[in-house]
Amino acid sequence: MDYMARHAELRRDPRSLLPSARSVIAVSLNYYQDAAPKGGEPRIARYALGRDYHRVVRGKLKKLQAWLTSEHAGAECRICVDSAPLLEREIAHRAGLGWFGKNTMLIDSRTGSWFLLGFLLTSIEFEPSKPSLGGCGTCSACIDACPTGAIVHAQGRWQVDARRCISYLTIEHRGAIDQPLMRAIGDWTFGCDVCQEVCPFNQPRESQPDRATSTQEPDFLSRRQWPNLKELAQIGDDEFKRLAAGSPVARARPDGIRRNAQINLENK
Ligand code: B12
Ligand code: SF4
Ligand code: SF4
Repeated sequence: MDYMARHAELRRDPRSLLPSARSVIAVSLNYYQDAAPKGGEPRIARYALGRDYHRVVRGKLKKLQAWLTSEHAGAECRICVDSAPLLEREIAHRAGLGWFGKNTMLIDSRTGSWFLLGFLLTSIEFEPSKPSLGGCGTCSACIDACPTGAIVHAQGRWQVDARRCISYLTIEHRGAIDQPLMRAIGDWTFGCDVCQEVCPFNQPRESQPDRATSTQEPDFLSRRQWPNLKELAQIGDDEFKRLAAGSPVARARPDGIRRNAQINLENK
């Protein structure tokens, strides 16, 4: 993730991405779905079960951009979904979409944290929203449940040590993984949802029926049939690329997915 350091300066000001920007519109999209893998199947984080969210969210923001520019002649816009250097969670927090949990996820007290973010920078000036208010209180469920101890308190706030996070290890990390971390990865083949699964703000209650409701976005629903772990541990490069086309799972690359499936088999 060297790109994070390279773009640190740009990230500070959205006007480095759109010089005429006066407002940032932040949106969130629920991706929650039941995701228990059947015996022998790979375990894939919920956000990656359907079509690549960058494309899904971008598609929706394009419609918003078309409408905005038809209403405001001459308005300039730029869509950003993860790909551009932008402090996404900071902006979404200021826009009222959620507050920072100890697991570093943005959490909405009413709906929880199973949402992805997208942004539309625009030269149109809007009345700013109010930042989201909330907090974890004395809860430490995610810290206790994280299989690798990746949620740490440093520099005065809770952070995820990406080097220990299963999401980083199974998606971004290239090459071998240290033995103790390999064991802790358990059955996660791509990404990890543990620190959200245990979060009380993701548990529906009678008074909070909007938490962990299934996504209404058909593109997010799991449709792909993945090979079982034994097959995945030996999958050919071309076969993986064909299967993973248009899915976030493509990011792990064939080497990565073979390594992850092998780890899952050894952890059984
Ligand atoms: C790098 C990255 C990762 C890394 C590191 C994550 C981390 N927590 O540090 C890895 C690969 C581990 C990862 C994993 C996941 N990620 Co990720 N990731 C990113 C990415 C691309 C950049 C985040 C980043 O490091 N930014 C740079 C730093 C400087 O910014 P920051 O972390 O937001 O922190 C700044 C401010 O927000 C603020 N801040 C941070 N914490 C706090 C706390 C308080 C109290 C306050 C006041 C301020 C504050 O101060 C910081 C410094 O300025 C973002 C998209 C993006 N472009 O932002 C997605 C993003 C954060 N990821 C996302 C998701 C969904 C995930 C996973 C759930 C995927 C999965 N299931 O495997 C996991 C969750 C793991 C976890 N608990 O965080 C979503 C989160 C949505 C949400 N509801 O919060 C994002 C926003 C993508 C998106 N467009 O929706 N991710
Ligand atoms: S995604 Fe998994 S490994 Fe990463 S911080 Fe959350 S629980 Fe820990
Ligand atoms: S599990 Fe508890 S400590 Fe972790 S983010 Fe949720 S409320 Fe906060």
